[in-house]
Amino acid sequence: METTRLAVVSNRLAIVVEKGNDGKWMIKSGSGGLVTALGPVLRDRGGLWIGWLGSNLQGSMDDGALEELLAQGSRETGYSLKPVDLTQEEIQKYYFGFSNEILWPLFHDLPSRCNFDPAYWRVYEQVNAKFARAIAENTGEEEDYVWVHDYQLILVADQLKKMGVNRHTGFFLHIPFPPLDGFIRLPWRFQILEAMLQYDLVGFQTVRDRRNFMDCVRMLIPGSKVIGHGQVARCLTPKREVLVGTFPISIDFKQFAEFAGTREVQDLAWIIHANLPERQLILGVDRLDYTKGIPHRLLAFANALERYPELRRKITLIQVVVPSRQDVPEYEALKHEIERLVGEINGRFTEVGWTPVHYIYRSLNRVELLAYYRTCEVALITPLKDGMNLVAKEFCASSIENNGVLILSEFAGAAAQLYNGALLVNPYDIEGVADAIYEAFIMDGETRHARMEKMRRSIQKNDIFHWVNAFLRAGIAKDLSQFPKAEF
Ligand code: GDG
Repeated sequence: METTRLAVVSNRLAIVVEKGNDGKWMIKSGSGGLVTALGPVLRDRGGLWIGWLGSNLQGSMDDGALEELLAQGSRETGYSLKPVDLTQEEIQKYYFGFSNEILWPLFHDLPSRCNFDPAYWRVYEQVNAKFARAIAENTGEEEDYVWVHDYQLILVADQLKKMGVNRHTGFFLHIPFPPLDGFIRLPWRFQILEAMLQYDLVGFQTVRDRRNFMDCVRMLIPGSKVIGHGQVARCLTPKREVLVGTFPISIDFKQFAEFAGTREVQDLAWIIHANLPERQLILGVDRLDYTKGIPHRLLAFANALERYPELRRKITLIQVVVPSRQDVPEYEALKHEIERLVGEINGRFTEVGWTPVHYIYRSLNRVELLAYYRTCEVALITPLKDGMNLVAKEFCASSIENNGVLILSEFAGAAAQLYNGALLVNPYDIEGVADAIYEAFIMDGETRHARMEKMRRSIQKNDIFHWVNAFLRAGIAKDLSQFPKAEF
């Protein structure tokens, strides 16, 4: 096969177009796990990224101006950008609706948060068809590998086939895949499962997710079976044979480690700590989302202060919450709950010269983020469920003196890799998390060092390039070096 160009397809493009304070449109780099992970990959070798620009631009900008911004984005990122335009109704029903009110909570084992509105399904199909058309128009059958990402775009390969378009396709699910008893509640369970099986390769973050998927296939598609147990197995159904693999996503370790050592990061790290002297800093960094377990974490922090009074004045929690899915009432309610808890804890425990929780509700720039990673003694990462959680890996990569302690939820995909160095906790167990905070606080330097070194070595070995290569080798028997710098 002479495939040489890589086309990445995701809900969001790697850039967002926004109106600045001066009323002019401008581009910004996108945020979130996927851009962090795939940006460095395409940056080095070019390629194509197809996705939605993140706002409803129809009618608000002329085509020439948009072309100009996209050309600027391509120059800055190093690869071509093809936007898929969505109408207001599509944004509501495909993105906020089917993706975020159905698939997101269901796949994170929170079915009671699902709103199975039948109107969402039709628009989800329609938007996936729109993405498929953009792929058909911008890629070729033989020379391109189409790599589709995440739960918003499960139907793309199916839609391509319905249009009679042949492509080499791979799909990677960034979020968990739920166990059978959760998945079967989905009114469109057969359509979703059959659509996943239309890709040539389906990748999951962990063995747990792939096992859940295979259980669903075996149960819902009679006559199907799995052959092999390794990283990539073969799934045989009466109609198709599909590869199913586990590929834990990672980060550009080298870039994080190097950047953490730069002067600007170091200076800011020093300033942060100098303002909070003689105490250990505990860091939480999360997008505003109910899967991240922020209220449970705050309760655990309060419980630690309650049950271990020697921690008072000696630890400070810095909780960064990055705004996300604003305008959704549920997220607004979560924000209020977090703010109420922060207020309650500070009201209860604050003493002269010590505020227990520092709460930051905004996106940090890169220097700030790295400075917090570098200067905080402990990271407290306690999602109720998470596909992987890149923050955990970024914290370790930035802990260049090997002195950080990672407290990590058992239910984050990252736990499968970092279990031998992290303090693993059940995020629902308030006292258990509080005990882990105390354990981290009293952990001696040598133990911290040994634990962090193990985790850093593992992340360094299995970095983002390793992830991409593993997926591409499984999908088309090639690795990145066989994708020469490509122009679309
Ligand atoms: C999904 C899955 C999976 C965070 N705060 C700031 C900031 N970030 C960056 C981090 C990290 C990314 O956002 C968050 O990634 P996560 O992996 O933690 O979480 P999700 O966004 O939910 O990502 C997840 C991931 O996809 C990849 O497969 O791991 O399980 O849910 O890279 O650095 N970046 C900046 N300022 C911030 O304040 N600049």
